[in-house]
Amino acid sequence: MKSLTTSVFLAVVFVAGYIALRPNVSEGADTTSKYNPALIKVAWDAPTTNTDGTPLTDLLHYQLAVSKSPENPDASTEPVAYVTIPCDEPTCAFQLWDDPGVKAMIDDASIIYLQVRAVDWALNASDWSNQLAVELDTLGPSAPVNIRIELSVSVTVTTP
Ligand SMILES: [Ca+2]
Repeated sequence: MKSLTTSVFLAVVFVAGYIALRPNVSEGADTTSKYNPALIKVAWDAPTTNTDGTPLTDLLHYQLAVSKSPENPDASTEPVAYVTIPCDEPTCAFQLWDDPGVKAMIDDASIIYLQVRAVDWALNASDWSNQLAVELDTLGPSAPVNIRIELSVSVTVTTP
């Protein structure tokens, strides 16, 4: 009985962990668990304070980093596409394909890693946000088969 209780507990922990950690992309989900890269819109919540707790009043823009590697963007050995995004709202969002550099990077990727940071008017950058791993749908359908003519209309031309 004890091992059953332990198993149930572990299952609950696993499911809760999966729900907590699964990619949270605001839009763009297709019918599978992967995302259509053309539809991915990533969103984040704005900071309201500086690192010392004082109110943030000099936010300039955000910097979004898109990479095919989970490494920290500042130290990545893989190419990183950076996008500067102005936004004054409590919640900001960006459609990935709106940036040509990001679009080129996403084109042949099966998984991408996203992080964002805030930059103030003095160009001080915040730490990077949490990292979001997004699996892209790169699996196409099989080819149709047996292409054929279903309706046949024959035309007879009679010469008088
Ligand atoms: Ca500042």
